Amino acid sequence: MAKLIVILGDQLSPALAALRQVSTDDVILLAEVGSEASYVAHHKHKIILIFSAMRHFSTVLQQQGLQVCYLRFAEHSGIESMTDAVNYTLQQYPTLDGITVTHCGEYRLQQEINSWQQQFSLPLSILDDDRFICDAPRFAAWAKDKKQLRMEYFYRDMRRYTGLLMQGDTPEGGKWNYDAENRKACPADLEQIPPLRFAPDAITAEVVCLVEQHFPDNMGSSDNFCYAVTGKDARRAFLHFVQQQLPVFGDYQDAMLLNQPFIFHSLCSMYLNCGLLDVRWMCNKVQQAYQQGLVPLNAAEGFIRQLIGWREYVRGLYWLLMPDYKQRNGLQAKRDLPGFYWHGKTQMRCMQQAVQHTIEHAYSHHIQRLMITGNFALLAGLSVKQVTDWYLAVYADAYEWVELPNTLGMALFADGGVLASKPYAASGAYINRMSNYCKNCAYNVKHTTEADACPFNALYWDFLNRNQQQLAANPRLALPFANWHKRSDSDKAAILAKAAATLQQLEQL
Ligand code: FAD
Ligand code: DLZ
Ligand code: SF4
Repeated sequence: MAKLIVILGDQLSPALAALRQVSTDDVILLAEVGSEASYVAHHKHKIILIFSAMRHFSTVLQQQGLQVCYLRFAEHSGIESMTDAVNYTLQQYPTLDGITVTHCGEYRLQQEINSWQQQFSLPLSILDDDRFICDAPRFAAWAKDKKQLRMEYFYRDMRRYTGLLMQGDTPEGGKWNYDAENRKACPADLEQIPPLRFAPDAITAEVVCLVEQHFPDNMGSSDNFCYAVTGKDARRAFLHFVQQQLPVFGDYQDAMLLNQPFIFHSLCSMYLNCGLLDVRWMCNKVQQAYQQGLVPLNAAEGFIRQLIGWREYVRGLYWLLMPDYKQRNGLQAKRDLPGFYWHGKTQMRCMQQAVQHTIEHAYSHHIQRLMITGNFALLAGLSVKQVTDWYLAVYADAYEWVELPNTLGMALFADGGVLASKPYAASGAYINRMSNYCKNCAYNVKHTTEADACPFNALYWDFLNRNQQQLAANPRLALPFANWHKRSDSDKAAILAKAAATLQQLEQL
């Protein structure tokens, strides 16, 4: 029996479940297809990363003596989707009598894959994607009968399950979570160590031309693409992070600095999510660095929590709650996304920086995504659909399983509090505390109603005021609501009028 093994663009892992079953008679399909490359207007760097990594991965498989059918973008007329690519390959290799695929990351494409058995009248084997530590049954068992699905408790279970940073049954250092130590602002003169850059090789250069030809208007410029496109280079990039940045990752995890897109973050999500890095290998490297005394506990724990906590948790929620989850819009947010999300031209320094970094690198770090672009979208009531599509398009690490819960749930509170116990809403004061943006901004962060007032301030109070019905009973918002109610009627009226004027002129900010 020879089978067709389908490998998707985010399944580029040598130990992938489907590849563990490969024999030399099988045909492995990798296909660059229009439907995947354009279901949102992906950033150019994202397409370059995925296509180049797919081509490099295919070369390695061929060097191992495996049969690969690699379909390059736009080289075969009539191949627009993964289904078309499977159809074409089955015609080229008529003796294949089964299809094997590893479970897909996105609900949308998994639905398409589910139809293959009937469509091609062949047995279809869908294997669990065990690159993730927590599988769907395990997550469902954890979630069952729980009133609230809080990440922190899931994370503790994952620590016990993996044994990472554990001393028997107790967490290393006696505490599960060292986040309280991880909220420092970063001094502007602290030396920043840049992430490793990789000059494009001939394969990447070819993909760059392809992207310029077929996706000229997508966000970004192909000229400055410098990410790793092989597992070997991605591992080098990660080990550089462990040595150079991880020791202070915890301290400055939430900090933002003018013209510093990366601070001490790893940039590893784009590699991990397409399969170039392995989460267990990464966690072991971080644990070893801690055990060797090279990084402090708050950094090691903070980093491992992102991987075995947040990352596994959002994936679990996605598969537990899709497809309904995508339809949620708990705060009825409908306003159009302003143009500066795409071009970055705004006088708000914080937004300008977050969007500029996004345009240049298909990257911005978590606090920029959550507390700048996400917070603004939440406060201004921007359309959940438009905002989630934007996040899915513009980041090199974006796939719906991870993007949707983070955007719809964490940033926009549109799931009514499934993911977050309160909205991550903040005025300019938070941004001023965690960055040096406000010192370099046309707006005054201390003002709320004046002509030069920071737009986040009036919008923050307006957000609380207009969502009182849904949010006032939340105990974690008791203090902000008390502060709002303490204000005089005339103060409140002036703030709401300022917010209304701001919302009417979003494009002019
Ligand atoms: P680091 O700060 O170095 O963190 C280490 C790793 O932990 C990351 O690489 C990532 O794999 C993992 N991680 C950290 N936080 C999260 C989280 N909240 N959810 C899942 N994994 C996490 N992450 C994506 O991978 N893809 C997305 O499309 C994505 N969209 C987001 C949208 C919004 C609105 C928000 C608030 C967050 C989003 N995140 C997303 C989570 C997080 O912002 C990114 O994982 C992180 O910024 C990637 O940069 P890094 O690799 O330098 O991360
Ligand atoms: C994101 C992406 C892009 C841009 N292009 C392709 C492609 O041409 N072929 C492919 O197999 N995968 C691609 N991907 C990744 C898929 O969209 C991804 O596998 C699904 O969204 C599931 O997570
Ligand atoms: Fe952003 Fe307001 Fe600070 Fe300007 S003043 S950077 S708009 S928070």
